[in-house]
Amino acid sequence: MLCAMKLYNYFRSSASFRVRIALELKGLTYDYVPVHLVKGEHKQDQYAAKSASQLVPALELDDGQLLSQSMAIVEYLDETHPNPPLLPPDALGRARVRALAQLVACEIHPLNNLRVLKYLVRELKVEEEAKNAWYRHWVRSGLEMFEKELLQLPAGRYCYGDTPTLADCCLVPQVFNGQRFNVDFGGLTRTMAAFEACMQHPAFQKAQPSACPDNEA
Ligand SMILES: N[C@@H](CCC(=O)N[C@@H](CS)C(=O)NCC(=O)O)C(=O)O
Repeated sequence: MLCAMKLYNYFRSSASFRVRIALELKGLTYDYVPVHLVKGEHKQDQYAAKSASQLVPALELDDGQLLSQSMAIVEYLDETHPNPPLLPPDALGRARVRALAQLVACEIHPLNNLRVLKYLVRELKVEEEAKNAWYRHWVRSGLEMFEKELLQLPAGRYCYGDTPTLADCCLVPQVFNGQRFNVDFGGLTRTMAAFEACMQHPAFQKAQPSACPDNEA
């Protein structure tokens, strides 16, 4: 008998949030399996059996196959459940959307991940306020790049066009994360307009941290 897909994730994890948005946009049901990062549950043997890299998210398919890396998971969901599409139909459009998504996933997010921030504090003995300055610097400067990229593209409701794409799946969690660290979003007009548009969409609302079963806010 086939079981529902299981998403191993944490309510505050932005990589997990990307996948939750994609699942909601596609109207897919899944079992929510919380992995508490702050308590270190991802480092325990039980989770190592699900994720070799011991990062969230991991998606367990209904036949037991396990997928890692949020971008790969979202693209897998898009290929296996093509409607609504999260990438444009043309190669140029797909390159544009992937470039925006990777700007968040490859340029911004790796610098403000939990293990990076912990390393700054525990190994390099960086003060809490300096750690927060690091975080704000890299998120703000990354989003400034994102804004400049958006300004090169035709205006639309979302990051690219009038329907949500992979770029929106990446942008929204990054903004949520930035809000927790009081990042200044001033002047990021197109970026924040796309964020606001997303947050009026039911799929983004259902996927947000405050709607998660393990939410502690
Ligand atoms: N590039 C990976 C990033 C995965 C990742 O780093 N996830 C974070 C949460 S957003 C995590 O598990 N952090 C645990 C840690 O840093 O120890 C993806 O997109 O899935």
